[in-house]
Parts: sequence; C-alpha cells; structure tokens
Amino acid sequence: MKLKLEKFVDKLPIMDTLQPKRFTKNGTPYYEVRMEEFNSKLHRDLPPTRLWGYNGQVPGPTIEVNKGEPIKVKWMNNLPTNHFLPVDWSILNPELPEVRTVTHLHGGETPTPSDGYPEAWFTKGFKQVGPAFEKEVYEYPNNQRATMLWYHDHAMGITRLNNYAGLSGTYIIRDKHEKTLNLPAEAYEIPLVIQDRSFNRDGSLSYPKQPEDSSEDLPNPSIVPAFTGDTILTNGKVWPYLEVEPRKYRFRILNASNTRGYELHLDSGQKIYQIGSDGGLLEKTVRMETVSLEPSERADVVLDFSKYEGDTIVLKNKLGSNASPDDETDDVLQFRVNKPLTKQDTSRLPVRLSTIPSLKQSSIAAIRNLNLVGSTDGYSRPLLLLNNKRWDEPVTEKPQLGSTEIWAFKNLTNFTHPMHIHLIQFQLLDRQPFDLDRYNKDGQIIYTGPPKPPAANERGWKDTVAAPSAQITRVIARFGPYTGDYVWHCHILEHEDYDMMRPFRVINPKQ
Ligand SMILES: [Cu+2]
Repeated sequence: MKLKLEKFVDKLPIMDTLQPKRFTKNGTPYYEVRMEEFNSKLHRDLPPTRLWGYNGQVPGPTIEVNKGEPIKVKWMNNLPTNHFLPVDWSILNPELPEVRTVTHLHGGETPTPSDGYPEAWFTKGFKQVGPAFEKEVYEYPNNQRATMLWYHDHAMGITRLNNYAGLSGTYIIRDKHEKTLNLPAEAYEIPLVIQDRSFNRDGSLSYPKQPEDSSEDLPNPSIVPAFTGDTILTNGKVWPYLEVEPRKYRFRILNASNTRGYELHLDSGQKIYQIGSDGGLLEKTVRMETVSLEPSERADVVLDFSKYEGDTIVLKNKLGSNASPDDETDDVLQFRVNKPLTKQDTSRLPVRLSTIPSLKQSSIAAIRNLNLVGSTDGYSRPLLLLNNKRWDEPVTEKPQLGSTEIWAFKNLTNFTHPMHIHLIQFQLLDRQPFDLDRYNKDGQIIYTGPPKPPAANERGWKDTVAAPSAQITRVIARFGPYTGDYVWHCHILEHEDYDMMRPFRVINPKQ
C-alpha cells in the first residue's frame, strides 16, 4: 500500500541566510559550504529521511549578495564515498569515483573556472578531481541584474541523483533599482523552492532503479527517461502551510524538480502578480491566472492577501493529478491568512518595474539551428540528444565574445524540454509550430502557423525556456563577458545526465 501523508500539517520552513566565514584582505566575503549527509524529518508522519545537503540543510542556506560586490565560496564535499541512490554505471566511465560533486550557480554570469563545469567535479576533501577541475574556491562577480538564481550540483552523469538527494539552494542578487520600488520585503519576501519526491515507508527517498516496464536485459541500475514523485515539497517539507498576514507578500518561486513541470494557481481565484522571471524584474507587472514553471524556471510574484482575512488558500498545480486519493499532486502549499496585521502594509506593487533593452536591433553574428532529437541506445533505451551529438563529441557551438546570436531549438521529440544556456541571460523571440508527423516522414519542415510572440510574463530575461514539441523556439543572446568553456542542456535532469547536454565555447577572435 502506498504511503499516505496528510497535507498541510507542517509549517513552511524558511532557509537561513548564509554568513561569510571571514573577509579577504580586500574585503571580499569568503564563504564555506560543506556538502554533508544527515537525516531530517520532511513530514510530521515520516521517519527522518537520509539527505545530502549544503551545511546540513535541504534546500541549502540562501546566499544573498549585492550587485557588483563579488564573493568567494569554497564548496566542500564531505559526503560518503558511496551513493545512496541508484548510480547507472552503463552511462559512466567505470573508473570514475561513485560520489562526485561540482556546484553550478544557475543563471549566473560566472567566469568558466567557477561555473561548475560537469567535468570539474571533485570528491571528498578534493582527493580526486575531474579533468576540467581548475580551483577549489569559486568566485562570483555578481555583475548582473538583481534576481534569484539557484545553486545546485552539476556532476556529470549523476546530477539527477545529487539534486534528488538534496544538493540545491537559492542565491539572491539585490540592486539599488529594485530597492527604490518598495516591493514587499524582509519577513514579507519568501523564497519557495518546489520539488517532488517519493518516499518509502521507512522515510527514505524512493528513486527508481530501472524504468517500470524494463526488460531483463537492461543494466541494473538503469537511468529512467523521466521521474515524477508522488508528493510535493516546498522548502524541504511535504505539503506545508504558511501563516500570513492580510497584506502583500513577495514570493520568489523556483521549480527545482528533476522532471516535473507546474502550472500554479490559487484556489481562491485570486490573481498572481508576476513581477520577475529567471533574469530579474519584468518591464511591467503581469496579472496571471496561472504561472507555468518548467524545471529550473523561476517566477517572482506578489500575492495580495488583504481581502482574504480568515481564509485558507491553496496554491495548486494544474498539471498535477487528483485522480485518486493516493495521487494528489495537484496541491502544493497552503496559505492561512490568520495572522494579525502587525503594521500597515506600505509596500507597493508598481505597474512599471524596469527597462529591458531589446536585443532584436543588434546585428546577428549567427543563427544556430539546434535539433532536439530522440533516438535509442544499445539497450533500446530512449537517448535524447542535441543535434544528434553525444556529450563527448568536439565542441560545435563557438560564439564570439560580445557577439549576438539566435539559437533556434527545433523540438523533434514528443514532449517539452526546458532548454538552459550557461553564462548568459537570453530573450525569447518566438515559437513557431510545425508538422512533426510530416517531418518524421520526409524530413521537411512545414509550418502549421505563424511564429507566436512570447507571453507577457516571458518578455523578460530568461536562462531557461520551455521548448515545446513540434515547435521551433528561438532565443537571442549576447555572449559574454567571459570566454571559455560552458554548457547548454535540457534541464530535465534525467535528460541532461544522459547526453542531452553539449559544451559550447565563447572565443575571442583577437587572441
Ligand atoms: Cu529534456
């Protein structure tokens, strides 16, 4: 029988803010973060769950910085030498250490030695390091717009397992402009990290050893083509509740799930005011009925509870299921508007938020046609590839430093892939549908409609974009300010781990 966990019995945890260990001679904050194994209660009725987290927390502590003020972080691996989740050796070099970690700051404009390249992994105490490893202490310049990024593990071939074990956390960049807007702040600004998990009766995390309908000839363990859990956690608790005052709150929402997408809405019918996307504030506040988030996408939203005193409101997921009492992933989080107003709400929800210069007027150095392709491997397992290339084939995407390019993701598979490019924030140009059946017959692209412009809440800076099946999703970006090796990939972790990831290199033609 399946585990039945009562909803909304645990309080929503709010992550600690990480404090610097010390300051360097020139005043740069220096942080140390240890990846460790520990046990934690994720629900009132669950025994403690074994987790891997940063500084003993899942999600890890929030790192808060100001724009233009660099920080240093030493990410330290203090984990056991064996993984507690099923490692598939058929997709890995058997000589690799089983437990490897490397931290990537998602959405960060980071020099390549600190970007967390998948092959820059390291083991406990840096005893062994990967071929791309450059240094122990990472540097983040924070020279980018205010927004919420997130840090998470990115080790080659086991990213899905390291993240599922708990290795992720939020990273907030603030700037002067945002402070002038008087948005809800401090106790009224809360990150919400949404993830799905499944549990065994003993409280341990459950992750499949093999695909459900697998033949006997498959490797054991074998990577699965997708994973969705049957419970929804926010900030590391299963279906928590949050007590709020009848006033405005700002929520920084992140979908940190492996595969699951969400379409969030409120059962009170109230609107969600979206003010920001992955790369910071939008130009204008957008009134939304529902907010869609593919893995790794963020939405910065304001909810106004002022007219809901005494009410209980549930944040729901339209893409979740309520097919049976055992499967109710359509619920996410409960708000209880039961706290007295401590003081008058003087925060604002401005209509105009920021200015976003369009990249469309830039001269375009290259248009890259990038195919999202499904094939199969030697065990007849699905193998999703970018331009039909494996991860370890030579670099093919080499934008020049400072140049502007259009990347067109042509999705030839049957489902949406959230596409992510490291180093840069991009703008979504459009999505154009084509006849996929026809393409599968004779390789011809016949459009079935005009290019669709981005929705109002997608007209900001993005680092991850939904590239739906049978559509060409075009994004535009300026490549810089650093040269070197980075990666672009699907952010479904089960896809990224099995070669739906490719290197790219920003080159300086003058060197
Ligand atoms: Cu994918």
